[in-house]
Amino acid sequence: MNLDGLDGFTIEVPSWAYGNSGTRFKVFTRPGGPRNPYEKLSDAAQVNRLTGLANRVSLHIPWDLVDDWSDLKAHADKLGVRIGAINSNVFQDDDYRLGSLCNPDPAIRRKAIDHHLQCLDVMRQTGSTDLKIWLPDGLNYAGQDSLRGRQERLAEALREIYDASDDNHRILLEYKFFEPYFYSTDIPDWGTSLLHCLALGERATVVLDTGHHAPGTNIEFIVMQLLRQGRLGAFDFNSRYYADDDLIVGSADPFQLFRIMSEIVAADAHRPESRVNFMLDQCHNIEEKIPGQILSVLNVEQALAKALQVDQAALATAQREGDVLGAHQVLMDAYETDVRSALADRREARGLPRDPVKAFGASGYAQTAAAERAGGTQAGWGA
Ligand code: LRH
Ligand code: MN
Repeated sequence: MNLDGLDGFTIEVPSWAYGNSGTRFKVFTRPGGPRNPYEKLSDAAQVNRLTGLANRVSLHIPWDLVDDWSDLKAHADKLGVRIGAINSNVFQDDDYRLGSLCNPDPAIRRKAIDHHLQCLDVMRQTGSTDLKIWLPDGLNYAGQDSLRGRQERLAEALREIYDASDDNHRILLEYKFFEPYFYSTDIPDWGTSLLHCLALGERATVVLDTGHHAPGTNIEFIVMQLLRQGRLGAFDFNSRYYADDDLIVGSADPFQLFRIMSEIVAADAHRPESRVNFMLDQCHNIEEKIPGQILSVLNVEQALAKALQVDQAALATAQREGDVLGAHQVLMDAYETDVRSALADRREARGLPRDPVKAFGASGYAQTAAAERAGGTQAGWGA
């Protein structure tokens, strides 16, 4: 089985997946949860130690604010991980009730722009190159504000942020079809994000969060189209049954994940030089967080390994000849290929455990963390 295509493939994990999270009904806490960005990085580094796949950790501002960025960077270096994308946060402040960059009030827009300029400074100190922007901005009632006016304000604000960024920086602009507002969202779909990115410049790219589409959306088509434009900057991988459930990627719809990775392989975008940032964006509300993250990166790797089994020549021939079922079968043969033992062999050959989830359980890391982290306030959404 050819797994060479996995060489150099890495996945970025989110700091917030290790802290407490939940729904509007309940945020469950567990003993041993991280209390600060240092402990979040330590937990995230366990995923890389056991899979060799997750050498970057995304941070979220202000959730991960620290006094000394070079000290946090040194901590990350010691753990063998790098600080990845910096995520802005304009979704937890009363001032942003009517929007952030799209707000009708110029003073509020100023505040939101300044927050993004602060994130650019954090990037300069952490060595990060990706600024990830997800805006909650939207409306709940028709007529509440000018849909066009909000787009003009958004374009103007993004322009200032883009122009303030450095040549080695990228803007990753994320879209989401609804929530936290329900009548309209100012960046609801890939088209709107792409239009703003094209207006900004080469360093502006689209983030595709797999949980941010209307049910039934053919996500791999969007992947193909953004790759055609050279504007697929990153994925926020997770899975869902209904809305933005942020569940373990591949757990709800492994075939969809395979179809997405098949479009990635067809465009050779799994190679590091594509600069597509494969990230997770998940919350482990009830399951253990580190094992949940380990399983998540293994699910993405498995989907890629299956996609690498697609007989591209046979597929092209069947497609050219209009052999409908023949072409479909070529893809299904790859999907039905059991790559798990080959991946375990590959890990073993690299000095990694065949079963990283089991190895984590046997490491005693969770028990040690629970003992060491008795006092203090656990980190979590909003904490
Ligand atoms: C918004 C989102 C965004 C992050 C947040 C944690 O739903 O997907 O990517 O800022 O989750
Ligand atoms: Mn996301």
